[in-house]
Amino acid sequence: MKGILLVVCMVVSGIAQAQDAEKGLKDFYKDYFTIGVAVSPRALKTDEAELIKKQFNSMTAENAMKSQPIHPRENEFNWKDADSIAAFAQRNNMKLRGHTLVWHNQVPDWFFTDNGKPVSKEKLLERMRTHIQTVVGRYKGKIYAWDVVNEAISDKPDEFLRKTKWLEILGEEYIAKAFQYAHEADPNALLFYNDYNEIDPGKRAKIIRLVEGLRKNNVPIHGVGLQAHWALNEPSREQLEQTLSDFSKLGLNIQITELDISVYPKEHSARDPKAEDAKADFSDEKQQKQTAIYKMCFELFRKYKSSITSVTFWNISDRSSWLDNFPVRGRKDYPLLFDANLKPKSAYWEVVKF
Ligand code: HXH
Repeated sequence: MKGILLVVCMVVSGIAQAQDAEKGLKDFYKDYFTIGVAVSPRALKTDEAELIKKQFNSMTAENAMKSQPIHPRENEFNWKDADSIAAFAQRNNMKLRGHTLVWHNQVPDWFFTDNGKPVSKEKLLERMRTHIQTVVGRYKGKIYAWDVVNEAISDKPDEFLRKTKWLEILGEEYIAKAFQYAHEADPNALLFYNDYNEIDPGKRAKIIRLVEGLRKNNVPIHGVGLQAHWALNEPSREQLEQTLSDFSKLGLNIQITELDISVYPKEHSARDPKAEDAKADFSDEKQQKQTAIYKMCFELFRKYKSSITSVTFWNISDRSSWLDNFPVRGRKDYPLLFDANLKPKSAYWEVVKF
């Protein structure tokens, strides 16, 4: 009798395992939130495409929709890369997030100059409006959510908004204007404010102050994007719980927009490589710590499923990540759920075990 029971158990768990191998992240999380991935158009032509289709039901262009690549000169739009990503998403029934319309990085200089002189406020506002209308308009009905403004909050404790050309020339209302223009271009798109270091209480308070101010003035904003570029030493469970709890009180969508867990302790500025950066292996110890952080993060994401509507990873697999060059150029990182051979890592199995 015992022997038969054991065999039945083994068969049942064998079937369960085989079924789990068929499933992707998006299937495990179908009752929770969409699971997204940031991509380059190149990756979609490699074996990573199959992994994307199996595991994810949402995509973001890592770079292709930023103003520098998509709008390199005033009268020139470069749609090729962005279009190929949008077409892949459509072909495969995946959602598409737009990233990003107004940001101080990866923005071409022409926005801010006019015949070699600083551009006027009126002209810059007009350029911002044209940019937003044209890009949002092109993907109307294809992109369901936009990161309208990225990283506008300062990291300095005594400063509210980051000192950027946008702020300097347009004043504080550039943020509200960006949301209004995006809303006019696609009234059905969900509009997000996106930023990083949201687990820091001071930065978080400023993000919340910004979003509450926009809401009070009836600015069309529908959610907050938490980038979630984390590491082996952060966030703690307490920090993340407090963060999700604070943002959920806004009553808006929360989306985790750029998740990765670096296997190096967090550093907050770029620096040159040191000798010890050369031995950049993915040790068992790093793997275990990373697995524990991923497990904890997804436990809390599931707990806040009534607020969180999407979780997007910033890149596909450890084959390549922006963290291979940030904050240290050429230091290999291993921040994602799939290894360089596209096999699920131990963190993956913890994320889907619930
Ligand atoms: C994100 N910024 C962007 O949203 C995304 O578009 C990009 O592809 C990758 C990451 C994260 C980030 C924010 C600030 C930052 C570095 C990365 O700040 C520093 C910049 C230089 C030096 C030190 C910090």
